[in-house]
Amino acid sequence: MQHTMRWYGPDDPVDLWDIRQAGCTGVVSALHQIPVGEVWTIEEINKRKALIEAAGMEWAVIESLPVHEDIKRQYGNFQEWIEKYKVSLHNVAACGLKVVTYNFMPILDWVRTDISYEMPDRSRALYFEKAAFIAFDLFLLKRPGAEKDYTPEEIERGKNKLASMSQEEKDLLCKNTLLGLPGSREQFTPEQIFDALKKYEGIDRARLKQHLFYFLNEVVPIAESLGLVMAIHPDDPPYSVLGLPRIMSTEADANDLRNAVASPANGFCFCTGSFGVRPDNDLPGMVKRLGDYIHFIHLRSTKRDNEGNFFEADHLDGDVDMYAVVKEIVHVQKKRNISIPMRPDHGHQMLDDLKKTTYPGYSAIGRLRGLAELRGLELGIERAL
Ligand code: DNO
Repeated sequence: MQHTMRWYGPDDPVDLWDIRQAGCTGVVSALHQIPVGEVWTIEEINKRKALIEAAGMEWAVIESLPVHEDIKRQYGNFQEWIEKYKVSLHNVAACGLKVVTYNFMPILDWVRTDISYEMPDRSRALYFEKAAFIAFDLFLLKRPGAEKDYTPEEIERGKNKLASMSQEEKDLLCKNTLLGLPGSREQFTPEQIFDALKKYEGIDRARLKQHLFYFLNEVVPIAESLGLVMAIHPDDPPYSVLGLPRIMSTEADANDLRNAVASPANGFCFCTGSFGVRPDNDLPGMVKRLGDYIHFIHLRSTKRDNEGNFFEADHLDGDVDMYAVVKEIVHVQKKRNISIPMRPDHGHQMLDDLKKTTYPGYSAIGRLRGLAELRGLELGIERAL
């Protein structure tokens, strides 16, 4: 695998040289300063590229070239947003970039209820607590109609959770759950969420999938002709949240995407942390079967329980059989004769980073630990073959 780390750009407290010293040859980055949907200009792309290259690495993957909400719900001038997306694709290709990550999650990207969950070793992890999320949805956000998305037992657990919380804890829960898009330091307000949810009324899974496939039919042929590959990131967590449909959660979803546009450029960012939250996702099998279309890999593990909670475990712990996954990746790479870009996804906040403020999940040292372990695992598997 080509070893990379995500870099949020010049405002990232993690320095490019930290990433280089972690053993990376590539960087994963995006132009977060450009509003979602607007064109990425050649000038801005080249500026970012030059910064990365000045630290002796290459801009290996774009994560993400985000998709405007109007494209997801086919609303208003969505066709114009698609045209802008195509211009951005032309521009990134002109600058020599190759892999474009995106996702099709409505409104929110990843969702957690706690971004500083203390582990037994006192490092801090990202955590999704189902009862806290239900308490937030039903009693703090007060989303109209939310009760119908939960069983009576779940509602009871949400109530109990709420009763156990101080005002401070409630405020923090709202803050964590309504975190804005990755790379932004902004929060959603409840009003913005209600407004956005209204716009998704009537859009179910089938309809959202149609919108995704429409978008892909427009952009994948262009990506292919430009020598780019598109890599969809799965839903995180891989199921509906806030009553919104989510459509890239399982192998069946992945196959539907493949069947919608037959092109090698129509592929995946295979994120083990996201897919791995569902026990019914067979991760090594998915790597094997989808392998020809995996253009980027996020390696991370979660530990779930039977109440629907999960926390982000150390990379080699948790429920993901990382040995089996990496072994399949090694096979896919051999077969395709390539090295697929990989990044250790997230990491615990630990050691000196406990005193720093970084983007949630993206402190340096925890990711460095993850990368070191994963590289060792990969080397061992390769040598043993
Ligand atoms: C979380 C990330 C995601 C990912 C986007 C890709 O840490 O893996 O936010 O970047 O979903 O579009």
